[in-house]
Parts: sequence; structure tokens; C-alpha cells
Amino acid sequence: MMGKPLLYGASYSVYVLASRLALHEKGVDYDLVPVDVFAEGGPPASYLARQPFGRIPAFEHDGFQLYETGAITRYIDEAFDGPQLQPADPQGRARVNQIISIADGYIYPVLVWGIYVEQVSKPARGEQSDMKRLQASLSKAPIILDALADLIGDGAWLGGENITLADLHVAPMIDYFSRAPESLPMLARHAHLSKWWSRMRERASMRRTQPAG
Ligand SMILES: N[C@@H](CCC(=O)N[C@@H](CS)C(=O)NCC(=O)O)C(=O)O
Repeated sequence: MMGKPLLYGASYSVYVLASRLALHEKGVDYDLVPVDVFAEGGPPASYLARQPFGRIPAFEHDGFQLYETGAITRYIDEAFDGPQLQPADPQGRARVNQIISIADGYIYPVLVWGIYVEQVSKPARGEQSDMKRLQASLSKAPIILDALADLIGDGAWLGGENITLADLHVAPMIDYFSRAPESLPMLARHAHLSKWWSRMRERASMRRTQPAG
């Protein structure tokens, strides 16, 4: 019998959320161990021993330690029973991996940090926004949304015929982006992507992992 996995991190983090979504979609019971990466002086040394780059999440299962969300969610999909979250065929799997890379390389820095943080989170904390970064990100956002719209085509899910790790990786990022004033008209230009987002945000796994506040 396999032990209960541990996920280290904070519930607001898009990467912790993606990992939790995979656990919820698989129906895996787990413990979330709180880690404050933004604590003064940085995360504790015990956490840096798990994740030397000081990012969240980190993961442990039956003594096996892992970090990097794409590796964690693939492990969750492959190590546990439950619905398959990756296509079986090489092309379908490659597409899912491509979308996870797009999320890490472009969606996270541009839609989350460049737009949500600059336009929503910093003003809410009374901090000055970096307008240059915000403007540059707003001009890059349509490229990202066009690419996602192209990948979803007229389908229901980003990575194939069923929900996959691609949807779970991208959704927490779109969730933050969707809180920025410019996001909704941008999303509305893409009917299938908008429908995907409406479907994703209502999903039980998304509702159960919503950070408080
Ligand atoms: N490549 C890492 C990225 C994780 C990441 O950037 N997590 C953010 C929170 S969403 C973090 O820990 N930020 C802390 C920092 O930048 O110091 C992964 O895939 O797990």
C-alpha cells in the first residue's frame, strides 16, 4: 500500500495549485505542508534541502523527493490510480508537454507576473506598479492567447480529447490573469478558449483548491 504524498508550499501559488489539481483529479489523498517562500530571510534551510532554488512546491511520496511542477504532476499521473491525465500516444503526450512548456516559459512571466502582479496585486498592496513591464506584457498577451486558441482549436480541452495535465498547468495561471481588468475582453476574442475557462473554473478540483481570500 502506498503512503500519503506530501506537497510543500502555499495555497496561493499557481504551481502548488497545478500540483493540487493533479492530486484532486486523480482522487489522491495528500497533505499540504505550509512553506512561506516569501518569509524574511527566505525559506528555512530544511526546505532548501528539498528545493535548492527556494521555489514552491516540493513533493515527497514514500521517501521519494521531487521538485519542479511538471515532473511532480507527471509523477502523480503515472504513480497513482485514477483517470489518465496524459494521452497514451506520443503526439498527444508531446502536445501536453508543449503546453506545459508554454505555460512555464510565457504564460507565467507575462500573464501572471507581468499583468496580474503589476495591475492587481501590487496596487492592492499599495505598491508602485512597473508600468513599463505591464505595457510590455499587455502587448505580448495576445500572442499567448492566440497560441492557446490555436492549440485548443474547436475542442474542449487544451491537450486533447480529455482533460490533461496541460489544462491543470495552465488553469491556475489563467485564474490569476482573469482578475486583471484587460483579461476578459482579451479572452472573449477566443470563443473556445473562453468556454474552456468557464468549464475549468467550475470544475470541482478548481473549486476545492481555491486559495482563501
Ligand atoms: N520551475 C518551478 C517554478 C515554481 C515557482 O516559480 N513557484 C513560485 C510560486 S508560484 C515561487 O516559489 N516563487 C518564489 C520566488 O520567486 O522566490 C516549478 O515548476 O515548480
